[in-house]
Amino acid sequence: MKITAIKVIVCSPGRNFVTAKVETDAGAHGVGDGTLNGRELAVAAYLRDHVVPCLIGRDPRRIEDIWHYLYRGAYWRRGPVTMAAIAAIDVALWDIKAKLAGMPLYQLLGGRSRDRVLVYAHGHGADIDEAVDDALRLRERGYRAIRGQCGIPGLARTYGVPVDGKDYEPADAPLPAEHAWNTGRYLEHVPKLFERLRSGLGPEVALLHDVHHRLTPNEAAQLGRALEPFRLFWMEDPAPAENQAAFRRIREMTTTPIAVGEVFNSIHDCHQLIAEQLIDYVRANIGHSGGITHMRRIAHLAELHHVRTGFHGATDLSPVTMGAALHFDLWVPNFGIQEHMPHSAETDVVFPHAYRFADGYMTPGEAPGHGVDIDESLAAKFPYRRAYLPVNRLEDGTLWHW
Ligand code: KDG
Ligand code: MG
Repeated sequence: MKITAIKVIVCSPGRNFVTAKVETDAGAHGVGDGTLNGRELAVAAYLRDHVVPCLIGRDPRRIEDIWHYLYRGAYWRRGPVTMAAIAAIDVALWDIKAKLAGMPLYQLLGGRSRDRVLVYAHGHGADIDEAVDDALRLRERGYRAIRGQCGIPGLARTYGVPVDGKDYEPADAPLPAEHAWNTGRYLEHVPKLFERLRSGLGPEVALLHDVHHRLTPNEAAQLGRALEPFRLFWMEDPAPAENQAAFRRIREMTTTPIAVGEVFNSIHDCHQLIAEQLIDYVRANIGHSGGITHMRRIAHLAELHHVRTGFHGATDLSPVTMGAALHFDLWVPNFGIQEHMPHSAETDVVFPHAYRFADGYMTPGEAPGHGVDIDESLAAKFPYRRAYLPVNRLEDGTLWHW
């Protein structure tokens, strides 16, 4: 059996996506996601110019060997562009293998560990009242876990809060917009939001918050302690994690659970965080961390250390990553939760998929493979548009973490 062609499809149905479609002489094709928000064309070029020519004629069933061929064989290891490209191929190959076996991907991985996948939604508002109302609406729609973000008084824009009625997910400008940040006001305001969310939603709803890397470890420790009375499911990315040892300070000071890792692209980014049990949930995801083959290694390491998965699932990961993630979530023994940020209607029609949401949970469906495809002729109607995430500055102009 041979790989006969690999198409690299860049399209923008609502936002930009990079998709690899791997074709074989066995009739089955597989689809993988290589989207890297704001750097899409770098992954597309890496795939087209450096990966595709090396794979034509290879046996698509040799997933492990192809993974190492692309990782070790390239000599230059890791990095978001490389690992997103490897993920796109890896997920497409798992899709092919499951289709050839005539089974949904979760069966190939080892079968169901649970019946359905708990997901969390984004609740947000320009102020606390709006955020609480939004969370109540999500609760009525069935969500049992809700992330809370709200505007901070005195800051024109705040991460996670949409403006002008647009959906939140901010890669929306042809050049990066500039936002202002004030840590003191943020630390003062966020506990007030969670006091209201907990009293408004009651004790059962899981509450989450994303700090988006904006605090120092000591400030993160302060926030974690201030949030303890509201029993969060997690506090996400409280500080940048390049310095993994710095998380010891946060861990020693607070019992608020910690989730880290949507920017990680390999096991080496989280090895110390996991091995020292400095986090509770790892947010590395299939699309950015080398696909199913590598994410499985991260999950197994995490399992040894009581760390559970909490896959990043924002709209800049395509429905292909969502589909693959839901199969993985259904199987992985140390599952925690899955982020669910619904895609736009345009995205959903370009990527027909078998997964479904009901009553606060998602299921991947029973279609062979990962259950997500791309409609190429429809995709061609949505050409790439340059779009960037904002940058963040302190009020004195210093460039800060975003
Ligand atoms: O590309 C960046 C987004 O995916 C990110 O900002 C979303 O933080 C995010 C989240 O938790 O979903
Ligand atoms: Mg996040």
